Amino acid sequence: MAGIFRFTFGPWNIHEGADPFGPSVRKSLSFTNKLPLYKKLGFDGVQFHDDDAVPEMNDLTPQQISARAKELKKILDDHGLIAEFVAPRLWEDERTIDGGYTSNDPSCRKYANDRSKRAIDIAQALGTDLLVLWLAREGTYIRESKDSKVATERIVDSINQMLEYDPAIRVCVEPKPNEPMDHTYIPTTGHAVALALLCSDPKRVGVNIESAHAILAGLDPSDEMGFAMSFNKLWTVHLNDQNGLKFDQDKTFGSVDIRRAFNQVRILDKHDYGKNGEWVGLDVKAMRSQKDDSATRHLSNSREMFLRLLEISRDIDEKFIADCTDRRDYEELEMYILRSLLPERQI
Ligand code: XLS
Ligand code: MG
Repeated sequence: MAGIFRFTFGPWNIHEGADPFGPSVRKSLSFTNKLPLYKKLGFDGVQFHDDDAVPEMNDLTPQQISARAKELKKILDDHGLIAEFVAPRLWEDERTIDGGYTSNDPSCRKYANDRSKRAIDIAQALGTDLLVLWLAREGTYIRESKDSKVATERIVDSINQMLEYDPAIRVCVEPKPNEPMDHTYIPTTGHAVALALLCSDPKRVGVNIESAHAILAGLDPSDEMGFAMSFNKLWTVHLNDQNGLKFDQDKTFGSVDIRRAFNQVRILDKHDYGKNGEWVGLDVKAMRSQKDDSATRHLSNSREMFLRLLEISRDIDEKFIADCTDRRDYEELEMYILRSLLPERQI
């Protein structure tokens, strides 16, 4: 058994370095200038927020939005690139200050639902059937202001509207427990899978697991992946790394905990990830302290880490692991894995 791995990232992963405490520190690259970098860095697919694909889309008619997205499709074809998914960016507009799908204001919920349908139009024009929902502001800072049962039902209602709008679209929820909200309503893979089962067509609702988001929930990303795969619901991943429970860092894959990264690669490879067309997304950002000249290296480095860990994983003696496991010699197994992850040295 072995997976098939092709890589994607989003234009937001080449970033100017602004954070909540300070401005940009690197020069801005236009989307047109980012496109040729994809292949150079070893990537074949592009992930899109709806307005990465069609900027200023709130000022355009649905027809204009589709027409612009079709022009973009030609540009992607010229670069030999495929659109992996489209995600409605629902966290910047003033109408989503208190959430979109879960807002207490019906006109704000309507905006979120309409915007999601425009994102589906863009997905259709770009030739992908995958819509990712990062439910950024669907949560609370103040518990008494929303009702978590009603909020869950509202998210289900919104997803049902999307499923009905396009009978071919697949909706992939990207869980995250916090940030920007204090608490979000679909914080983990388990919540996302359960949510899918409440929707009108559960087989068209799946999960995008981001390593850092699972870590922020105090969970192991590889276990989250295994759980989603047991429901056939792992339709894309956002691999990265995270140093403890703090803001979402989007660090280079494997840069904090190489064994944790190894286990993500191993579970994906063991269970044929990619054989149904799933991509490996690398949702990583360069450090703010990185100078311009190497500010795309986090992408190729993350891909290289994935491929190196894949090689290690495929070289591993599974019989030896099974033997240690049978004997419950876990110290031996521990050291075998640690040795496998380190270069040979004479001691
Ligand atoms: C959040 C993400 C976000 C989604 C796509 O952590 O980086 O951009 O992955 O909407
Ligand atoms: Mg992400």
